[in-house]
Amino acid sequence: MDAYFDCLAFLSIEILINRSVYSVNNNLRNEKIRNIAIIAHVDHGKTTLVDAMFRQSGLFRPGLEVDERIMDSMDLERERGITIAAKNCSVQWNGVKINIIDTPGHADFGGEVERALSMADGAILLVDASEGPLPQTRFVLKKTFEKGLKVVVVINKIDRKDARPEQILDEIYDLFIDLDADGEQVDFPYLYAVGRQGIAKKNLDENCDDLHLLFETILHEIPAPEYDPQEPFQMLVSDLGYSDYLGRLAIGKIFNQNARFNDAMVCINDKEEHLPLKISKLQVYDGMNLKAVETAEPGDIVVLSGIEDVKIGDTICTKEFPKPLKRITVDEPTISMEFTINTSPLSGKEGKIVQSGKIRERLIKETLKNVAVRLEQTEDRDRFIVKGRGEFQMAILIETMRREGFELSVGRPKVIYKHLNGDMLEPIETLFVDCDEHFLGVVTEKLSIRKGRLTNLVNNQSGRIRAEFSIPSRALIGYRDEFLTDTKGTGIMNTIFAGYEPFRGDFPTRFTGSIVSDRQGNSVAYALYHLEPRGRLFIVPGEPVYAGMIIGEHNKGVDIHANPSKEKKLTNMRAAGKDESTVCSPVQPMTLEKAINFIKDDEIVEVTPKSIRLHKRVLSLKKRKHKNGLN
Ligand SMILES: Nc1nc2c(ncn2[C@@H]2O[C@H](COP(=O)(O)OP(=O)(O)OP(=O)(O)O)[C@@H](O)[C@H]2O)c(=O)[nH]1
Ligand SMILES: [Mg+2]
Repeated sequence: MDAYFDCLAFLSIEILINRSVYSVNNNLRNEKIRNIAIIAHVDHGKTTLVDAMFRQSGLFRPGLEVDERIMDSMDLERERGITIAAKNCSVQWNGVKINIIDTPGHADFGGEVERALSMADGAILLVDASEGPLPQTRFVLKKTFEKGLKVVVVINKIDRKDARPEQILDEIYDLFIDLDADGEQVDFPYLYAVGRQGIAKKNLDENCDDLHLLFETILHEIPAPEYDPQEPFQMLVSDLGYSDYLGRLAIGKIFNQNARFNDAMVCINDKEEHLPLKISKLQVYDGMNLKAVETAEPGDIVVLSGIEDVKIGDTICTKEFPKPLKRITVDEPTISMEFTINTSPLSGKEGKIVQSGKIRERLIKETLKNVAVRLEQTEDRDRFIVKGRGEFQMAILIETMRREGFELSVGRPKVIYKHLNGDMLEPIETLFVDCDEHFLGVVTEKLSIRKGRLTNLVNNQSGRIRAEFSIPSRALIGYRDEFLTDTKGTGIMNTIFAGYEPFRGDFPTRFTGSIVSDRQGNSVAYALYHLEPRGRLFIVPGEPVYAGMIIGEHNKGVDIHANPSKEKKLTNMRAAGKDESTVCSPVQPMTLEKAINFIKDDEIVEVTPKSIRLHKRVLSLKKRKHKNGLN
């Protein structure tokens, strides 16, 4: 018996030394590491919670001034206050390294969540204590279930005046059940939190002023990464980076064995080719930074350099035992957009990079980094079809390119149709509307014109209603602005992709026409002033214009043609009355998002680092009329 206990003691010493324990299938678990993805609907407080985790794990020295939402490091993320790309970092808690992947909550960046989950062994699902589970909560939770990951629920922002945490907990249970969670999954661990103040507690009446319960729950509930000591080295490439000194960086989790600096390996790509590589630098996450190491353990997330030709989804393994892991799969793109070179008469004046070859190169680079983006080359070498998850994702890509100095043109986003047994199918969304009951009429009317169907309506007598519609995705392109105007800025709309259904028929994409310039010149106040009653103008006096350029939105459903550079005729007769004042009304600047949502199929957005202009695909009025059979 003593020998038995000696043996147990020996085993526990072994466990302490290695901090690896056996899991059910005799695999080992690296107890020194946890890999978690933080997932939620947009704005539920993921990045803010990561700030607090940084602060409380001792990453910043006391008193150090640190920016808010430090993981939102891209310029566009900071400007818009949203996360666009999933990013890795790590914190230490009680000797355990927690690799964290902060993910975006906006539906258009859903591919980033899918990619991030390929590195995680569990997820923290944040739910706003007032808003409750929303469409993207469902999407990300469904994805974690598909991966079989353990979920810790955090009901966040319980400091909100309108917080209703207990009710939200019930709604989360309902969501789990709705997603067919099994008995173990439904019994999820949960905490209440104020991420912004760095507080998490088990019970609402508990006094707690830090996140230690969150850290402990992660250590206790999220399984340590599992590995098989009998298996050869394997690492799944889940992200790519680039360094001026090191070149391409492959980022991902080590599934088995150790990675060592200078090791010779192979990279198995999607064509099952084995590309040789030598690890020229091995780094791991240390807070927000990277730290060079000689070796990295199984289960850790590493940044490895030594190979240029590597793609997300590739496996890096040994030459002797090349064994690919399952590639990362993400949902299919739902929209496509045409990118071309800028051919307007004003092209080449404002951008540094204008050639189709460079645009192509840049788009290929995007597909390497962004798993949800696909690129199709067309027969025309100046025209590319870019596919993705939504027009916002496209707008972010175009805005990024524009800031890099590109000049290009883009067409209207189009949904991707499918054909089955001779039937045309189109993507359908479930649209969730939350608005004042007085606005329900106008919202329902506009959506039914767009082939939307009301499927559910809840009026809990609070003055606001919650309605659900089934609606073609194409109807929602550009609808958000209209919805905000119709609900006086107080409505909330959310969508989730519901699947493909038979095509529901045509409807106009826009119910207004365009005011189109009929010649080249510079706009003048006199002409614009007289055009104002016809609609909403996009340009101010003194802007260059050209034939075919769209200078405004016409109130009526047809296009009109105008001369925005028409000066007042000078006569030597003195006017009998007062001279008309020609002070133009202020113009709302045309943003990229507004522009791509505004244009019709026969219109194009011209994007340069300095300007966003809209024009007809066919610039000459005569040719346009001829094309439309009007002449
Ligand atoms: N009241 C309250 N507001 C919070 C809390 N945590 C975050 N916020 C606010 O919620 C907003 C969104 O926070 P983020 O951390 O950017 O949310 P996110 O989930 O990372 O957003 P995306 O990455 O864009 O999906 C910010 O204005 C935060 O200040 C909280 O605990 N309480
Ligand atoms: Mg964020």
